Amino acid sequence: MTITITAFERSPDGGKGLARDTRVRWALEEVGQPYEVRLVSFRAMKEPAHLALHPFGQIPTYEEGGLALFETGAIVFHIAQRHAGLLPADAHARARAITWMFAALSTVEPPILELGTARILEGDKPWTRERLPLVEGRVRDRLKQLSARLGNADWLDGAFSAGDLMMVSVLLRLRSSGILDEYPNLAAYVARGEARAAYKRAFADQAAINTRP
Ligand SMILES: N[C@@H](CCC(=O)N[C@@H](CS)C(=O)NCC(=O)O)C(=O)O
Repeated sequence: MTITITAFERSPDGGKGLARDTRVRWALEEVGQPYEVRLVSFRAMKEPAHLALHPFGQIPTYEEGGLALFETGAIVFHIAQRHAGLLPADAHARARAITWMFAALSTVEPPILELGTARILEGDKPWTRERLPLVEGRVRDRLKQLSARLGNADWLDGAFSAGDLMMVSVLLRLRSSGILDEYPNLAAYVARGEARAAYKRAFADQAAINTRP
């Protein structure tokens, strides 16, 4: 059955791979599943046809036969459950990998998104100068804890898993802030994720769309 995902017609990041279709592309590349991409404009994302797929009018979505999904956590989890390569066979290791997916999305991503909001969307507000150090502090708190847990390991729990895919995807959003480099083992962890052949294919495919003239 054909898999179709949605992505920005043109991502606001200009092809840096930060739009969340990249993590879904990456998961599909890791498990070797071909897919098609339907590009949507910001306007189309808020229209009934897209809202029927995604109640919040966002990308990415995932369609396969009669199934339509939204939320990258659910999409990557679905892909990882259906195809070998992203979740360990051992039941406990599998549960731990899933835990890391949730940790990436529920515990690590929120302060990182908050930092993006403070810097980009609220950068011109008079109170941002006072607020920014607080937000950065919350990001550093999480990174310090994550860095301590990762230690010298390559991945969060044994072999690369969907948990790492999601964590690396989330941490990538921090690169431009410079904060990631304060934690050399996390910077190296992200670089290991980016060095995977599947990530490179996913990144190149989204870049081809978002850097076209
Ligand atoms: N929690 C959602 C977030 C989806 C999301 O924020 N998508 C962004 C692109 S990365 C989007 O569509 N933004 C446009 C908008 O919200 O209008 C997920 O993980 O799928």
